[in-house]
Amino acid sequence: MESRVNPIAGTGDGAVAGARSAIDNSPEIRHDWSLEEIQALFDLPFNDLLFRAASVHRRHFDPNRIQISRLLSIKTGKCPEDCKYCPQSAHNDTGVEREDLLPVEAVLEAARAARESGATRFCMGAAWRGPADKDFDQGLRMVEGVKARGRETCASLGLLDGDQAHKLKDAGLDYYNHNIDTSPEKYGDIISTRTFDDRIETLGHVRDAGLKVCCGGIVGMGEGTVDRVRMLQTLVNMPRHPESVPVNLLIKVPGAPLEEASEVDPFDFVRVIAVARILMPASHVRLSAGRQSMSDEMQALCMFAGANSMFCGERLLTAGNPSPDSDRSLFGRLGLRPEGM
Ligand code: SAM
Ligand code: DTB
Ligand code: SF4
Repeated sequence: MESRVNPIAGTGDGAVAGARSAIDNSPEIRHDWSLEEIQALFDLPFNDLLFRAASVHRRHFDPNRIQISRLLSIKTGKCPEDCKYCPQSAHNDTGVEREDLLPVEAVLEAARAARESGATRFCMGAAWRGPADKDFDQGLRMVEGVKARGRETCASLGLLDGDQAHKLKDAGLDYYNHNIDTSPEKYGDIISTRTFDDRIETLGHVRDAGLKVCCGGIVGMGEGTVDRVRMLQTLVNMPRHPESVPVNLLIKVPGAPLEEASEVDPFDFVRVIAVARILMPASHVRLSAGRQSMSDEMQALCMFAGANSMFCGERLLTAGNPSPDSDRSLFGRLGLRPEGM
């Protein structure tokens, strides 16, 4: 398909946009959003909400640039946690086989390939409640190795204590991913082996260690708008906004309890992206899991509404993702350019 890239559109420089965001002290960045204010955004007519979100997006970022991350599952399956959405929980009969923690060399090779495919950030995910001592040192060596090769690093290893967060920082970790997944009120319906407050405590350790925070949630687990409001309110009213906000559309995995969750109206999903963008103007909002079940048009609407980050590559952790060819074609048709290229 022919590319419609216009070289003079936008600011044309993602690095400048990134730097602008990093020092942003705009009055749009607030930490005191009330439930009613956020609900009022969801209640706006769709076109008004999108216009507002796209306007905020343009004040803080080049709207034609997208940040690309690549995921690798460094330890797969048989996780002791009982997250009802997850293909990797030992409580869910999803057919995902257990794989041991990968050797450091295999991870470094995957990081090299990821950079060649255009990803600037390499995210390592593990099916753990949290890292055990015997695995943690190996995880630190992965972070050191990926960082030494000039990649931005992200890890998603479950619950951490303060000491572990500091060690990850010292090893060169840039971002820690730790999602709150849903509202505090709904959390107990989705996971019983840990609490919402456990997640918040780890996020505090991550911040205190000086790591950047990647924190978001999942849409499509049967939640109401009020849960979406409360989830976003929790994120925006943190002492600092997460630098990266993944918005996942539930991947309905056969054998997971949420396999039969009802479909989300695509416009409602776009609304969540738009409200996240308005609330956290300088953060990267990631159109995260679930893109394989979205049309190109829905993805384009998400990006118009302020999504400016994605996972690329055929696989997420265990689930599928659009092929690199289809993403390349989509970026060309939309005139989107990856950050750092
Ligand atoms: N075990 C670690 C943890 O839970 O933090 C890290 C890996 S876990 C797979 C990371 C995130 O993936 C979860 O918090 C959830 O938001 C997302 N996720 C897992 N399964 C999903 C699914 N079926 N659909 C959408 N997102 C999913
Ligand atoms: C996030 O918010 N989504 C990613 C990442 N953080 C670690 C994980 C998505 C997992 C989707 C299901 C799977 O691939 O197993
Ligand atoms: Fe384990 Fe993370 Fe999956 Fe929950 S989301 S079952 S903690 S891998």
